[in-house]
Amino acid sequence: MRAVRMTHWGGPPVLIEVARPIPGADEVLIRVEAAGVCRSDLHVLDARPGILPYRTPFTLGHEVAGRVAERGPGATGPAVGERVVVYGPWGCGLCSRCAAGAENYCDRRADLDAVRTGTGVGLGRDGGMADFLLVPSGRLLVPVGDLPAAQAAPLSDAGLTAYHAVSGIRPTLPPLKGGASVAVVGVGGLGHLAVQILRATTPARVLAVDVREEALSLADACGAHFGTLLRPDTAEVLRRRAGGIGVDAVLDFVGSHSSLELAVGALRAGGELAVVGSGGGELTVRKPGALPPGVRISLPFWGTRPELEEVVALARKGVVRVETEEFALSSAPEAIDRLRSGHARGRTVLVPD
Ligand code: FEH
Ligand code: ZN
Ligand code: ZN
Repeated sequence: MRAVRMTHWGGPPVLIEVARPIPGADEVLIRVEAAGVCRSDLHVLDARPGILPYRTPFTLGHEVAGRVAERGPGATGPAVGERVVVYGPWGCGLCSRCAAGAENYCDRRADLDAVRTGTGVGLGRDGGMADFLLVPSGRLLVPVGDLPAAQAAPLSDAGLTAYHAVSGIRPTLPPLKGGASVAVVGVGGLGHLAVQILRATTPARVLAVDVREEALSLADACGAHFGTLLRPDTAEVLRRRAGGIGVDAVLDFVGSHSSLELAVGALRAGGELAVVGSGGGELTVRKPGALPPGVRISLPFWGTRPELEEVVALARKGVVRVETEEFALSSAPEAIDRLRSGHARGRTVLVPD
């Protein structure tokens, strides 16, 4: 079978032939129908040796949809022929977090990293930028019914991460009940889904910020109430749009110095900042300091398996729709370059040709 492999640190992604895995014990073999390309794939490709707790070579692709092709003798979960997405953060499967379906926050992550077993599918473990994917357990599969694969795959990472970030601010913010405002900073593969999820699951006014006009038009198409380019006065613009008192929450899908600075200037006292993007920006937390009193900061990572089931349900109801740019699996290097260029619209998805 074909696979897009990280053969060595700092090397390019290469499409090569590898042996098709045979599922044993609880394992499940998936025939891949679509695999998303994520900014985290770029971080992996650009990482220097020893930075990430992964062993090379491995196949990239942590946002995968496909059809169950074969099951090991002890496998549970979806039957052969069923169409699924793959829950990507693979934990120990035994700790209380994993038992609750929150393998993204596995309590034994440090132990797993120490033995370099990887963060999950396509992140130190063989992933889904390939014709087939071997999944350790049926517990990691969520059925998608007749949802098109290029719509389903992005739900497992971009959709789940956005949904988890929204879920984190929704219940802790009484002001969200009517009249609340949430700023979505960065309207790319994750941000455009966050706009839709906010509109579908909260009464909040959604204010979108990006550096590209085409991203703001995507935000508008996704239901944002307001959109503005990032400028020196954008924090004040957002404060005014939020009744002059500041926004109740900022979902920062960029995580850069300028996006964090914007959040500090735009947030209401008692507001929420969720830093989702890995842009390397830093924020000084000090009292007294620049952050308004009562602000809560979170660093959400991916999402839980129950949340994946919830975001798939929203997509199957037609409430969430992924904007995609599709490429053939054989054009994976071109697709990765397109994402790296910063010109991709929505989520970049590979489809086995
Ligand atoms: C994966 C690995 C490490 C950091 C962030 C990520 C995200 O892309 C997963 O959603
Ligand atoms: Zn990702
Ligand atoms: Zn665990």
